[in-house]
Amino acid sequence: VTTRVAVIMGSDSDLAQLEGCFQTLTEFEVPFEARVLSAHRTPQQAIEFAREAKGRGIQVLIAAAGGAAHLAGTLAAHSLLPVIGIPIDSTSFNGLDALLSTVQMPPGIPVATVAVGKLGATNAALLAIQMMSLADEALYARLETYRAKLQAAVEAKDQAVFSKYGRRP
Ligand code: RP5
Repeated sequence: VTTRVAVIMGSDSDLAQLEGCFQTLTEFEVPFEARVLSAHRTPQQAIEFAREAKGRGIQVLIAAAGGAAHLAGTLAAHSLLPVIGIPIDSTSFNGLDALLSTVQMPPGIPVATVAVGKLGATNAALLAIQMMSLADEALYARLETYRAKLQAAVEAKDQAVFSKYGRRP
């Protein structure tokens, strides 16, 4: 099975915030691989991965890093694949440092940056799936089902809250 999405993290300490990403890719039956590659600590390996990714059939790169988060930008500099950046909350700045480091890319080298931490991890997977669904009807159909379920879940919560607290007075 060809890997379609690579989820690259700067450290294994980022793993806890990435569960939603793995879960979502698994739910949508997207073959993915997870790697620890650091823009600062293993720069050669990170660059090599980015350069070889397209040739391996990978379609989207997801990069998660905290602090001075240069991983997504580094991968984007060395590949024409779309790169989605997940800023990780791993310092006393609660991810704001990683958010700014990831999102503020210079014109020419984009990184699609999602929200900090767990919220962003799930959305990074969904955004990758949305990109791939443009040329994959089965994935598009799964997205439609996902959205319908999401809507039904919120409607059920609305009903539950309304039936418990009702209209007052
Ligand atoms: C970043 O530094 C990693 O993405 C991680 O969020 C942070 C700390 O890494 P460790 O010191 O826990 O390996 O590069």
